[in-house]
Amino acid sequence: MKKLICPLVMVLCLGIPAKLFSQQFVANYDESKVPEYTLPDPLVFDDGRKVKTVRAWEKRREEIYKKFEAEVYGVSPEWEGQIIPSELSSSEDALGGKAIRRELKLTLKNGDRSLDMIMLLYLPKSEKPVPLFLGYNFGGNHSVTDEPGILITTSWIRNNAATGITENRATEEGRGKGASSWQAEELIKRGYGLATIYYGDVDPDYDDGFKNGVHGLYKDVPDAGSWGSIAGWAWGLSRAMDYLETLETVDPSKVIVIGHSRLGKTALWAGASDERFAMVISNNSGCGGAALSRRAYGETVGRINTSFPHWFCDNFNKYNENEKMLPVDQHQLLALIAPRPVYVASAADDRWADPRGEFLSCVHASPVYRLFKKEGIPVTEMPGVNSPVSGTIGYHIRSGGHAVTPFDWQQYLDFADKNILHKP
Ligand code: GTR
Repeated sequence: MKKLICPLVMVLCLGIPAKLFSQQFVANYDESKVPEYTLPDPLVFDDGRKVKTVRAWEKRREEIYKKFEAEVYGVSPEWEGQIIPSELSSSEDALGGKAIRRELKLTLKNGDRSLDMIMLLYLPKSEKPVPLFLGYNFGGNHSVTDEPGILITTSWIRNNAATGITENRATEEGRGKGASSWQAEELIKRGYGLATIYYGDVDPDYDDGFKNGVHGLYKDVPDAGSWGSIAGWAWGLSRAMDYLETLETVDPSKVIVIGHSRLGKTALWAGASDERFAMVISNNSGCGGAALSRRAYGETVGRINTSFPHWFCDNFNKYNENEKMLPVDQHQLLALIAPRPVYVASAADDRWADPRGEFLSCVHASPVYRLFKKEGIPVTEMPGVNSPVSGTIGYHIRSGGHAVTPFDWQQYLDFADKNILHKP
């Protein structure tokens, strides 16, 4: 959304060596070349005092959260607007008669500005309010299952030959193309609902100078600490939650936020920002998600900010190839979710996302969980491929590449059964 500060001004203001801007950010895949690093301790205040109680943690949490806001994701504005729902389509006999399906246009109205996001909702036929997974999709709601009734998104979408997208418009060809990443039938069978929104409704995924999507709902002039797209998408999940809370069919204390890749980063920030989310799942979220930035393995901070200048706040550029100066690291993002359950998943061939760095975040977030008398992650050595481990933090590294697969979903559903479904 924004390129507010030209590189020259950044060099002058932030003292970043000019050579960084001409340098190619080359990915390191060699463990022996991971720099030595010391992680900031989640349980030590900035002034050196140790956190020994949950009460003290609440204060320390605020300190950490503010740093993530100021230096990584950007500050999102308060929401004082209105959400106006209108039903676009419905079926009482979806997914072979097992589910109820609704498509809702949620109009977010902030004074004279507004934004529409379309939620696709599948609910099992149940007498009681159901637990539910909430997450954005990449391909439009019509890609989530092959049901013909679902509207094709009219929002801007990235061109993709495999799904017939040219000129940034989706077509019928994309219907059901993401179905295996969602496993809607399986979710319904196991008693969960699914709410999903095309992420481009909330903020189109390109750098447009901070004008469209959620940013356009506000008149404020952005600065280097204002929300980037990830914060915008996370904010949109909170608005979705506002709406879900109004439904009698959904149990708002059992809403699980999930996301893959850039949307896995988003799910983590949403879980940290909004404590109404009962559980968080990040699938292959990598740099700026679950992976430790200081390892600089695979995708680095400099690389991500170069490829995707609109995802984070402009202050994050200060740490391009300079991760050791970050006042936070990503294990603290997981710690912000404590004591709620969080699941981190890696894929063996997805080295770009640094599987080991994702695992180590779980290990280093665990002391905060233990403060709450929860287990955190039960191991300190990285488990083998396809061997999930879980306490209140769950982790697996699956064979294969960057994707959400039925294997991933099996783990998420088992973890949700253990931590959410059977929660009193
Ligand atoms: C990559 C990006 C990753 C990850 C991924 C995705 O190009 O470098 O950080 O987010 O995109 O979202 O698919």
